[in-house]
Amino acid sequence: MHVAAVCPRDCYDTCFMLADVEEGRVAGVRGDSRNPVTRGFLCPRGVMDHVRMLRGRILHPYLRVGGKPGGRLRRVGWDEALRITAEKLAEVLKRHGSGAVLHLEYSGDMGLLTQYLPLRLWSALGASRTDYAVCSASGHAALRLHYGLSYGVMPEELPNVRLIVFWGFNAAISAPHLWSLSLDARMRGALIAVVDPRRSETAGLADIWVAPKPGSDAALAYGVARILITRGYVDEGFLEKWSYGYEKYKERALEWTPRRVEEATGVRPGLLESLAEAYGENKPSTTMIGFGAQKTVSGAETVRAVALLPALLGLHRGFYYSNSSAWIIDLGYLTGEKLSARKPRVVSQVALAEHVARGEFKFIYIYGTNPAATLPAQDLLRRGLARRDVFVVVHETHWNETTAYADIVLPAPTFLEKDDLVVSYSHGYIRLSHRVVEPLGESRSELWVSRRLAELIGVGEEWVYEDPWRAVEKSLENALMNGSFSDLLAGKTLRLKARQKNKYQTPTGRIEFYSTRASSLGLDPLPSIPPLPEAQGFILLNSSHPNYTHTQFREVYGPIPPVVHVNPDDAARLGVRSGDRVVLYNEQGEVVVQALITDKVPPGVLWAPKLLTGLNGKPLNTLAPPITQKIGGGSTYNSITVRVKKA
Ligand SMILES: Nc1nc2c(c(=O)[nH]1)N[C@H]1C(S)=C(S)[C@@H](COP(=O)(O)OP(=O)(O)OC[C@H]3O[C@@H](n4cnc5c(=O)[nH]c(N)nc54)[C@H](O)[C@@H]3O)O[C@H]1N2
Ligand SMILES: Nc1nc2c(c(=O)[nH]1)N[C@H]1C(S)=C(S)[C@@H](COP(=O)(O)OP(=O)(O)OC[C@H]3O[C@@H](n4cnc5c(=O)[nH]c(N)nc54)[C@H](O)[C@@H]3O)O[C@H]1N2
Ligand code: SF4
Ligand SMILES: [Mo]
Repeated sequence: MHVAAVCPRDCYDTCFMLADVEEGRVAGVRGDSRNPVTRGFLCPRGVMDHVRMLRGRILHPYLRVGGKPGGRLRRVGWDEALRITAEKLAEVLKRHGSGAVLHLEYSGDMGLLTQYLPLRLWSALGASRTDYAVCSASGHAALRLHYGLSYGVMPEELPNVRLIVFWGFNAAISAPHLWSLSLDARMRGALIAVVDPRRSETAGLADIWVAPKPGSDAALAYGVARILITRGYVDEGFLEKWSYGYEKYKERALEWTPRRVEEATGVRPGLLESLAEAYGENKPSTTMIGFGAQKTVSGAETVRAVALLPALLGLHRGFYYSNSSAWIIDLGYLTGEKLSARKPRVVSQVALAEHVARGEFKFIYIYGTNPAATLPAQDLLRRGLARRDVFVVVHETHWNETTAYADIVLPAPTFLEKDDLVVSYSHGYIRLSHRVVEPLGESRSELWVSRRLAELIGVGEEWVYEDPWRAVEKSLENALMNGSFSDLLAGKTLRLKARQKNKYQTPTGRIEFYSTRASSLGLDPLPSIPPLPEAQGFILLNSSHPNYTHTQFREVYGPIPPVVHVNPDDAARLGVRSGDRVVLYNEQGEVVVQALITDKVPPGVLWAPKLLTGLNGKPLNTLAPPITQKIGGGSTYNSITVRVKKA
């Protein structure tokens, strides 16, 4: 027998899956061809979900009786665990107010019932939350300045374009299905170009690979624009009709001669020309802007500059970044944020360590995220979580770095153990993800726990207890294109309505080359070129490994390889050989890894799998400072600077 499920991980693809059930156990998970974007295959993580489901699981509630981190845990019943949690919560609310309560969740499982609906409890209380800016917020903010909303090309369009440019996007690893659709385009004669400072897996497979210095992309984009303008590739009629402020943009773009671009980016004029010519000669094109290129101190400027290129060529939203804003889903209703009279205090997710370390929160409730590995400034954050005056509750499927800092650990079911609905941020195909097997051990869903807690502390708002599917139905009232909510519940695959690509929600209703909103916010109305930070040692790029989703799947594949890529010239200068242990260090701390000498990285640049744990037991994010971007407050993981010495 097989059961239909949907992969709920934070991933571009959101695959349709089939789980094979034998004698009440999940025997395997495979791709389901009924989704035309994710088709019939899964990545190395998806195919091992039935294995991960059984390893390293939290099966019972626990109370910590030893100290944090990692002190002894005592197994307790749900009643006791919830009673203690509710008592602590009520006490903190009474003594310190709702601002001292922080709920911290992220996208471990993006299901509407798992990630969003349980937030109604915290919305009713007016508890503090983060700005959720760690992943993609700065790019969204950047796109809003010029395009209104940030949605763009739909994945189904990929096979029919003539050029696909992956800009800071390692799609072969981070979005295998979008990559596979791109290979279909190539089979039909399309070109694939990649812009990435290192020879990523995707760059290695591209027709054109352009490697700017990390963070210098905006200058490169202006360089491309200048060539498009001076060689007559620009669609003047389109710009006349659909854009605003092009003349001012043009003035700035014309300053970016190939020589100047080379100074700023290190890209030789010949390669710059190849990229620009590819854009000019191959229409239509799609520019796939990665979250990776956006995680730098100037990431928003990168996204602004890159996203305007397709408009020059006469394309309506000829980019893809994330389509989450294309759908008409009422998330504020689901989370209760718009139902509540209480407005939460919002703190930076990227700089959360500083707030936690200062003891601003006395009660922290965590689910679907592993902050004690994934957020910046780990030493500081962990010190904060270990504070005696901070009560930490972690609702998790698996034991991890964060459960070591929990005062109470609560067991959660994985997606294979609960019904849910997952919305993709690339494609619009939606269907129910079914409970494949009963929850393991004593695990209980996020929604169940949040409602029990609400009852225990006496939350009176009725909407906190609304029937879950009724709430989801209401949030999807205007969302479905070709069927009803009952069709969804009956197991049908439906599509989400997508906003029109030629609608621009800017103040002028046009594509704003010159952003009026930026201007009123006191920002440069045109994409600007921030000075690159002084090179203090090496820039440490870090990104996905095919076998892991952030810190997940170590249960299946073992530790994330604690390695760093070093260019041969740098290695020679440092006297380091492949296999040597090296210390990466900066003012934040030290992480020990093994060197791998390779010309995949240029001199002055290192690369490591994101979220590795060093050989000295320190997470990579020990080295990440809690620095936020000016636009959108996003993360800067690809601007980490380190020095290197032999261990
Ligand atoms: N296997 C796997 N897939 C994943 C994930 C995972 O953990 N594992 N996580 C998912 C999530 S949440 C995210 S956010 C995405 C991220 O996936 P992507 O958007 O692909 O981003 P990254 O993999 O972080 O980085 C992509 C590339 O950007 C390059 N890069 C770094 N700095 C710069 C720069 O300044 N300019 C340019 N042009 N390029 C730069 C890096 O070298 C890297 O090759 O992946 C998703 N997919
Ligand atoms: N150095 C560095 N750090 C980074 C990044 C980077 O590029 N470099 N990228 C950042 C980005 S883009 C992102 S998106 C974040 C991701 O940061 P996190 O969201 O913290 O990443 P995960 O490690 O995937 O943690 C998800 C957790 O949710 C749990 N989980 C899974 N399913 C369920 C469920 O159904 N219920 C519950 N309760 N828990 C569940 C998993 O076991 C796991 O512990 O990391 C950021 N950190
Ligand atoms: S992690 Fe991404 S590619 Fe892998 S199965 Fe899930 S949705 Fe598909
Ligand atoms: Mo992310």
